[in-house]
Amino acid sequence: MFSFFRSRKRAEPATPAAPETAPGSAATAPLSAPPAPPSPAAQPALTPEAVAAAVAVAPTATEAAVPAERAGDSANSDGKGWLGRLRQGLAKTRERLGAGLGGLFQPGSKVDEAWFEQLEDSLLMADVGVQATRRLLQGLREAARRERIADAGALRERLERQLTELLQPLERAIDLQEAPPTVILFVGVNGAGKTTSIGKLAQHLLNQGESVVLAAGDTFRAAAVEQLRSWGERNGVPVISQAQGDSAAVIFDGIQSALARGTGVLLADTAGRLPTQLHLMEELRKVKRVAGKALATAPHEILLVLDANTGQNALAQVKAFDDALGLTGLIVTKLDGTAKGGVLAAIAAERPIPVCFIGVGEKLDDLRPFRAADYAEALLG
Ligand SMILES: Nc1nc2c(ncn2[C@@H]2O[C@H](COP(=O)(O)OP(=O)(O)O)[C@@H](O)[C@H]2O)c(=O)[nH]1
Ligand SMILES: [Mg+2]
Repeated sequence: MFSFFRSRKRAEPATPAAPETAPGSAATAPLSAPPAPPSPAAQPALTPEAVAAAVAVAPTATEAAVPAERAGDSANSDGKGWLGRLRQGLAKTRERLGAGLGGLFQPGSKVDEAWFEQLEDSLLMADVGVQATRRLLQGLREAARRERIADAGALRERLERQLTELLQPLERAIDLQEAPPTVILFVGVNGAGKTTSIGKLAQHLLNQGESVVLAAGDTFRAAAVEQLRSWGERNGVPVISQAQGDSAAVIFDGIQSALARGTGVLLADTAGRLPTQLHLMEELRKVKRVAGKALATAPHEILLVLDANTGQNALAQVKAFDDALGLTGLIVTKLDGTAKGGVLAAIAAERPIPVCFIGVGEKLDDLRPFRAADYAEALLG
């Protein structure tokens, strides 16, 4: 049994910041006093405008509302262990590495300068990046020298260990706030997997006994709101949206709604954007500011969702979004479809933002917490 989030003991809901300080929000819910702790009977004290703005698709989910089969998140729920699925998901990257490494790690291969050069090429081909490749090679050369390893076969395990050490600092669980809600903002380019990741995480949180509300902050396309709404329906959780209004206003409403209901976690979607679209990056900064006006400590997490297929461009995205917003974590999706899984090493070497989750397929179980040792083993083991 794995856990996606580190739970906290329940505390009183957080005291909201003064709502009147928030610009551009339609919601004016009377939240000057902290709302009552969550109770199935508790009705949120929302004004008619706020109620009209909020699309409560279904009652707030309780554990009882979660079908039993959804709770099957053990490593073997589909008869194949997580490591097996991770290996399968990373097969393309492993093949690309293997095409170069296959001969390299044959027992008996001679470890000389040409050998190290070939290894360097293979790592670069799998998008490990220049700096990470240099670090891995340096460690490997030292190990070979220090321990007088002349046999290439023995170096495979050393490389796996080096890669694990490089990736280890990226491991991180998300801490849920003692005072709900924990506000998590999802950002990234179009098609990276923001909305599907929100849907999957909502299910995992419900399985953990958390309550969840979704905010449809992708206000650019009606279809995006619909997509989130259908995830909300499937999970039986409320989805906050507005017929008109910007992302910041929707998320402000979402936070107020979560405060009023005593909901544990707010997952907030945003529209996809390129970091080069400066006005759109500015809009995200506004979302962040306005969230802080609804709840002083929010957003607690800003997660960049990355499509692993973008390879080295993923690193550029990490740097740009981090510079603009101060990222707290990454979700790396679609590792199953790419030969560029080495990019996590590049991120570790150049901008080590923690990888909270990785996606190796479209199924619910295919989004998992990141474990450096498993990842290195799946690539090299
Ligand atoms: N193969 C695969 N597909 C994924 C993964 N994560 C998301 N997707 C797909 O990527 C597509 C775009 O996802 P979406 O959440 O709409 O992206 P958004 O624009 O960032 O919100 C959808 O078809 C998802 O099913 C993954 O880990 N593996
Ligand atoms: Mg989306």
